[in-house]
Amino acid sequence: MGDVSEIFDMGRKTLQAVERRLDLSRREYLQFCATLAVTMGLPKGADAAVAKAIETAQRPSVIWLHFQECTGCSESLLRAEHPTLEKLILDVISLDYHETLMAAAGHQAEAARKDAMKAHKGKYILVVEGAIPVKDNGNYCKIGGHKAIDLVKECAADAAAVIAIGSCASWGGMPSTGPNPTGASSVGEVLGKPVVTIPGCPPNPYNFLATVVHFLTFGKLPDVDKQGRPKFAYSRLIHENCERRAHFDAGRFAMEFGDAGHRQGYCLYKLGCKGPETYANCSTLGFGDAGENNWPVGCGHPCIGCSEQGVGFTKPIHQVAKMLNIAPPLQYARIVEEQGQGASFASAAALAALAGAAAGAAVMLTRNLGLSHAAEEAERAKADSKTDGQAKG
Ligand code: FSX
Ligand code: SF4
Ligand code: F3S
Repeated sequence: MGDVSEIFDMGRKTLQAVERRLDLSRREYLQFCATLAVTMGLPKGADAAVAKAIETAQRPSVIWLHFQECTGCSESLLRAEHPTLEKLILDVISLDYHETLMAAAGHQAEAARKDAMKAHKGKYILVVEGAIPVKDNGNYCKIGGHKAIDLVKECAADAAAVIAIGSCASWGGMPSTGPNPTGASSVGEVLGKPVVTIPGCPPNPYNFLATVVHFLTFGKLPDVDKQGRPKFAYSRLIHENCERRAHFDAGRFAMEFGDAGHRQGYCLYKLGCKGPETYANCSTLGFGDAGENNWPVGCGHPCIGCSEQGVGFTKPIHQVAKMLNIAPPLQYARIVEEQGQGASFASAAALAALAGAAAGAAVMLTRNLGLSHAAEEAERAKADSKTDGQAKG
């Protein structure tokens, strides 16, 4: 948590008002602000700024469009407990148009969209969920008589910011899987300009909330990578922070669903886990509030790379992942170095490995990845029997 006095400087009355409106206790509200600040990777004390912004900034008008998708992105947001979506709608954003949540239908719904666009021209946030079909003049998806391709352009023209939520809107996702008969395309491709993307199928709702709250707190969207993904959420590989990583490094793998290794929580690499080539914070930020471990690998299923273009819905689920940015054990920094001994055997070996890095690294990596737990046990037993033999001899 940040500077408590600063938070309380917001004024008791303000916090009481927040409590009443959000129907959250003060503690829950401040915890929610701290969670968002941590998600964004902000420094100590930033939760106070977040709390202040949520309380005092004018709620941005949000127009939320749905195209080719399953509505899982909205569903996942509905499962974000702190706060639940209805509280979010009422207090953090002003959700002026959302086809599956709004009570209005038909002409009334169209009027709500037009009114919001007019009243908040240049200031509203456009959120797009779903891919946009562009083949055959975009005839495969129409809402209120408008083609998706026209609707997204019309709504983006006067938006302050455009956020593509989910892999479908971010890079095409599942609807764009080959042979892609409708020409499902991303928001960025259709608009011809980069937009902020929150990929994942569905994405973690906190990544979306944190992006919107960043906009509220700092008046701008967070820093993004080349694919428009907020760096606070998508700059590390899932594999880098995975709770099963120690098993990967030790060569302990589940070989089949339900086998001894799987039941003991071993690494899922050999079952096709794409954590080593997928950039996302799934391994550090649980989904919803069902508790930690609430993410694919935590539940025992290999990551399918749902957020990563070229991986999710593209590579076969059980194909082993490409290793990105992985240092094989031979290249790990030494923990203990002998003093005054000159070059030790180990450091000479490490230097040799560095000199022939690619070859040495590849050999070690292949060796490690090639060992199943059973094979490793067999190797150990062999080594043990040799040692026993030597001891006896
Ligand atoms: Fe579904 Fe959203 Fe996947 Fe797509 O999430 S969960 S198909 S990313 O657009 O609704
Ligand atoms: Fe975790 Fe998958 Fe990496 Fe194994 S391969 S450590 S299960 S991310
Ligand atoms: Fe998707 Fe993999 Fe995360 S399947 S939800 S990117 S762990």
